[in-house]
Amino acid sequence: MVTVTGAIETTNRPAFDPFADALFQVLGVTFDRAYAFSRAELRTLPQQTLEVRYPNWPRSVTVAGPKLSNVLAAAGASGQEVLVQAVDGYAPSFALDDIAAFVLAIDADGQPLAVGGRGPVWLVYPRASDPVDDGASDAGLVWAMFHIGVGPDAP
Ligand SMILES: Nc1nc2c(c(=O)[nH]1)N[C@H]1C(S)=C(S)[C@@H](COP(=O)(O)O)O[C@H]1N2
Ligand SMILES: [Mo]
Repeated sequence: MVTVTGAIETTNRPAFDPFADALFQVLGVTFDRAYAFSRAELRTLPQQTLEVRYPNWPRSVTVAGPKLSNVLAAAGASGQEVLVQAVDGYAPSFALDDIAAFVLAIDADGQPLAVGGRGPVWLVYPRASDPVDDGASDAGLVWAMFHIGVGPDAP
């Protein structure tokens, strides 16, 4: 459901394969080291619940999933920066120092997040629930994300 690549200690799958990794290929991303998290594995990590709202949304959404920091730790990530990439190519980067409260939501309002909606994974950032938030948090609401690149510089 989400693949962590780059500066990680633990891998559970082979390096980039241009045939098998079709979405990575289309988005121009390659990698040597990768750990692919299944939904079941994301579920085994402690789950956080957050109510998220944003000015242009019709309602708030209550999401749940593991903390980004715990997912990174499970893969043995080390570095300064993470790139969070979505299926539409949207791919903001964050300093590791800034992501302590980020959650990788896999459920919304009690239902699994779906591909075609905001799933399979939706990065949520608690500051998004502040209606007078600055623009900096927009990037912390990456829907349809599938890839986290870890690096000392932009992965
Ligand atoms: N995959 C993806 N996630 C995204 C975006 C996007 O274009 N693609 N837009 C971002 C922006 S600019 C904002 S303001 C927030 C909230 O926008 P929304 O109305 O699309 O949820 O989502 C963010 N997440
Ligand atoms: Mo935005």
